[in-house]
Amino acid sequence: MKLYFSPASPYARKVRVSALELGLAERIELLPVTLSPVSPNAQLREHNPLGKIPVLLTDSGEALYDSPVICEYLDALAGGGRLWPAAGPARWRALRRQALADGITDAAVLVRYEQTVRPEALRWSEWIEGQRLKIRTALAELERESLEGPFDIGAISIACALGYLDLRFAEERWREHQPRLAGWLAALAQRPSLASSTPA
Ligand code: GSF
Repeated sequence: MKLYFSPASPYARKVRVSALELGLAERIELLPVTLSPVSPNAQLREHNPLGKIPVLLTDSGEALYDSPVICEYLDALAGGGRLWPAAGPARWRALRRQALADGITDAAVLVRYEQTVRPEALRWSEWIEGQRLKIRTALAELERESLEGPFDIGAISIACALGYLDLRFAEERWREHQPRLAGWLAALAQRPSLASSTPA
């Protein structure tokens, strides 16, 4: 299998962490790509018309995207039900947490594009503030939840979202308002899948 990724991509990190947790990492060749909405990558677009990473090319040559689909595919390849609870409340909780965490990442990536890609004269502070509000509200929800339990796709997504905030928005100091969440992440930090995929 081949994975189009970038080392800083929080969505690709979900896939890399999942592959490591499932013992599949050695079967995946990593193909780095650089792109943004205004500097697309033509080769990648042949595999994903949306022009986004991550994209997984399976051994049969099929292209899979986006990160939830790739992660579920890897889980199925490893026998199923390992990172994606098969049924019942645990499944819906994990999937909702993935949606919440990916939503944090979506908002953070949009702010990042706004601040680094969009010409300064065209930036819109109310729009940025709207994205920041989503991040703050979602973090507050995660602080209220008990995140104890298996390291499933919900937990992986949350860890990758928080890792992206640390990488790009360290000055926001999310830990000051979310001490319980900070403790949860700290307890996971030495997990090899997370430690080896931390973006520099
Ligand atoms: C989001 C992928 C994405 O936006 C997923 O895989 O879960 N829902 C998708 N990836 C970014 C790079 S990054 O921030 O990880 C991307 O490919 N952006 C290029 C673009 O044209 O938006």
